[in-house]
Amino acid sequence: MMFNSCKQAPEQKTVPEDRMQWWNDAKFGLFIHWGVYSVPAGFYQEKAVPGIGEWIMNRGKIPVVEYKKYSNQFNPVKYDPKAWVKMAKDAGMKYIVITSKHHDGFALFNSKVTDWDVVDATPYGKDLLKPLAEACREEGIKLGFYYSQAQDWNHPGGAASGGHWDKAQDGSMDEYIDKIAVPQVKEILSNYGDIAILWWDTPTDMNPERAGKFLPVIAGYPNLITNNRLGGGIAGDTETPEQFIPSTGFPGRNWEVCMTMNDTWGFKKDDNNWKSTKDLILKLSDIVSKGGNFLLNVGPTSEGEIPQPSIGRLAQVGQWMKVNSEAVYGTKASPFPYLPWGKATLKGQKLFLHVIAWPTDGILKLPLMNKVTKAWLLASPDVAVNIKQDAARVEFSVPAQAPDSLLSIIAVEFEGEPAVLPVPTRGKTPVVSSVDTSAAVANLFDGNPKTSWKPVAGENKAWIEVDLGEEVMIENFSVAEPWHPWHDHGQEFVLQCKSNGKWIDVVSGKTNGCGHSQDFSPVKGQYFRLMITGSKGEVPVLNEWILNRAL
Ligand code: FHN
Repeated sequence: MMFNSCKQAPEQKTVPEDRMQWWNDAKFGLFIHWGVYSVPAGFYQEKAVPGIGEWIMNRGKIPVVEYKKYSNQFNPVKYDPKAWVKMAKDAGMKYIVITSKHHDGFALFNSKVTDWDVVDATPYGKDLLKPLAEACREEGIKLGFYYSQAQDWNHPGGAASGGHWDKAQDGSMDEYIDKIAVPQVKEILSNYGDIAILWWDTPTDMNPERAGKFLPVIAGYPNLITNNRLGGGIAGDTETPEQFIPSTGFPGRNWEVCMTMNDTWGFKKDDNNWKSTKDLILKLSDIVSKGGNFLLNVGPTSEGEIPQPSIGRLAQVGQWMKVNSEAVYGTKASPFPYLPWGKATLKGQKLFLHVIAWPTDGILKLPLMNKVTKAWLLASPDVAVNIKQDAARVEFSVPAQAPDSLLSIIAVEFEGEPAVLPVPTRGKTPVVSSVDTSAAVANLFDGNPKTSWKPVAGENKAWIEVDLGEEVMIENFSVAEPWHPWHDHGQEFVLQCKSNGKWIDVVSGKTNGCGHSQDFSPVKGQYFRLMITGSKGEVPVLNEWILNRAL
């Protein structure tokens, strides 16, 4: 072997085998949206500003000089980072992601490149991230920083969705990135110990050149996990569906649903639309059953208090997790395409059945073909769960009453690799009304929710037909769609089945543009057709179409 002994080898950084491992095992994290917007808390000049609280400056078109005055009232004297970390830990969360800087450009840390930060611009005058980083380290909770790299409504040159509304915002975006954003990313990654996640947000006006300026910085942190929101075509490590649970998950990609507990990320004093604890637990269950993570948000006040409804719900989720976390941490997506009564997760030779609709006849059926050796309730491991099985399914005899009013879990031990029937539509070749050259029909059944089919321009009412090859009893259909809830792209559909040569309607309704799953009374058939109508005058778009068999 030839080598030059005089030259120093470049310093080698050790990259762990799988740097996503801890994150994939963690499943549940706390998102914190905190900043100056918690002062107006949804109200400008005594009028409620509609929309999410942290967007008040943009939505209310508040001039820079006026918005900056709010920082005089940002005085979080009740901030107790240890209590926040303990709250997250007790809820069963394994990591925290906090807004180091949101779109208003205000830094929660002591930044050397601006005065628009908590140390220089507020009466509080202390770095908020330092003690949080310490508390996380003490409690073994991983810490991530959210950073708004493109939108910045207070530093000249920063981008603003919808455009600038104040001359003071004008300037060169490239200069803004060079002088504010890149240096601040260096600061947050180097001044707070090990940072596990860098959570980019809204790539407004980003391009490959601008995004590329951040890459050498993050390259210095090989363990750092980044999301897909940097822009410039950078994929990052994670997909980030926001405010919805994708119907199919993202097989082959790491993904994390971020969601609010009410309707805002940043604190708004009049938002009381809280999701129930049960709803939050069912969402966690749905997400993990599809292989994703759940990043659940709190929006503290300007005094540094997390709203009591959030604290209360997290404590209840924590109670549930104490009994059931085995069905969450370190699990993989369910091997079952569909279960009429709930969800499932998988860990080695164990399945966890998340039973949402507890069987009224005391018999729970599972379409598993492996030999099952043992089953028990996580809530009462001593209660016997008898097992009966044939080649196609297992039947568990369970108590008449669900042991947990929120969500009961049955653990099941089995032999071999999970053997289940595949999705009846997978790999089939659908016939469609038409196909746009950019969106192939095979994308509908390829199991990849990031590729789509659409008909040719102008065809607002389209259809897809599939021959399942044999008669199958179907009781659910799901679609994946490409939008987020705020795009408001609901599509109308009618699902039909062919019977004696005639198309019969099975079910109809409207999606919300981010995927849809619908149960119906079982229908036996070989040919199914989905009629779909696009929204807002545009052609329909579908990423996946799945028919699920009845048990
Ligand atoms: O504009 C932001 C919003 O304020 C919030 O931070 C969310 C969290 O994912 N991200 C952006 C919208 O996608």
